[in-house]
Amino acid sequence: MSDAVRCMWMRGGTSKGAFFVADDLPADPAARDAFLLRVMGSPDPRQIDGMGGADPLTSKVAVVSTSARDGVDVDYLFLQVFVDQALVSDGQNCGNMLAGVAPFAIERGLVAAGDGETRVAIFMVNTGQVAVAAVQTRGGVPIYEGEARIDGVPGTAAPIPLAFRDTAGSSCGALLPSGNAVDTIEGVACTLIDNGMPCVVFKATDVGATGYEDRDTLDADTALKGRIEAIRLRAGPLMNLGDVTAQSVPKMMLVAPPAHGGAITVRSFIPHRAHATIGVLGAVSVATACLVPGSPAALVAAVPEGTRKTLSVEHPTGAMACVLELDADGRVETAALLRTARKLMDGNVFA
Ligand code: NQM
Repeated sequence: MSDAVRCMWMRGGTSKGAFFVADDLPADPAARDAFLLRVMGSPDPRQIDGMGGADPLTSKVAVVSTSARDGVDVDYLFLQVFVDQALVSDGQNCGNMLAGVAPFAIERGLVAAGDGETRVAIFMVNTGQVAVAAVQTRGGVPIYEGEARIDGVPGTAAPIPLAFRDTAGSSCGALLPSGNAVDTIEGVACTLIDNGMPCVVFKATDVGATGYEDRDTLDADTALKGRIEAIRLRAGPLMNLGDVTAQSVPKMMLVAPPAHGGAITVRSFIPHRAHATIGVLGAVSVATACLVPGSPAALVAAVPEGTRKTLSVEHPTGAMACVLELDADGRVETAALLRTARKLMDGNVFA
């Protein structure tokens, strides 16, 4: 490998980061992670000597390769490059960066595209499930311009619907890894849930917040963050995640009744900074928690009737609509969300 490595920078949903073809990166994970830390400029709160945006939401990496699996087009490994620690984690998935994977794969010739809509089946290596993304294409290349709007991103872009199935227990082995709908941790009633993202869901008021704060207010509240981290460290082993001190999961979800006609309001910590919006699979997991009878989420949520439910998850800068299809037993079978993505830069990155 030379110093210069082929790389595309993309916005995926409300996240942003580097997209690589797997073969362009060092095969050895330790060498790869050292390279990615250099690329992002970590560890440094400002990431001044790298490309990262000094925010966990803009310090993300997607590694994409042709898939050898039946019915799957590409494999997608997500890596979170910590901002102020020399850590690169494959311990979580990212449904926002996922929105960039299909257009990137088409751009790099890993997937053939025609005119109209190109559906790309993506194996999510971190958690072992398949997602399907639909990309608008013309003449074999992705179209990025369009009329779709997602909260947390200014303007409009081409829609990229994402569909997930079988996400229950993606990282924790079970939807409710402790076996309980509610566990009391540090005196707070929590639902430990994983429907694509390990999450701890509890009422904002139970930790002294309202659930309607903005991101900066939450990030400035060190007492609140300390309380949430104490819950997180106890929740990790109960969720089969072991010691989560140096992990980016579980995500911490403070919930409150909806304020704008949606299903629920959420403020999430991912896990040490407040999220500007909410993660895709985090939103799916919270929406699923709304369906768990007696859970803190169910107690504050307004859940529509029917086996096909649209739950609008309100976050600090708008809402994310999750369309959940339930099976005959009331379990979430599929989840669908709308995202957009944009190609920002294509070239070489230097370490
Ligand atoms: O939950 C942030 C994001 C994410 C992850 C995070 C995500 C998801 O907004 O699927 O998208 O929770 O670290 O990109």
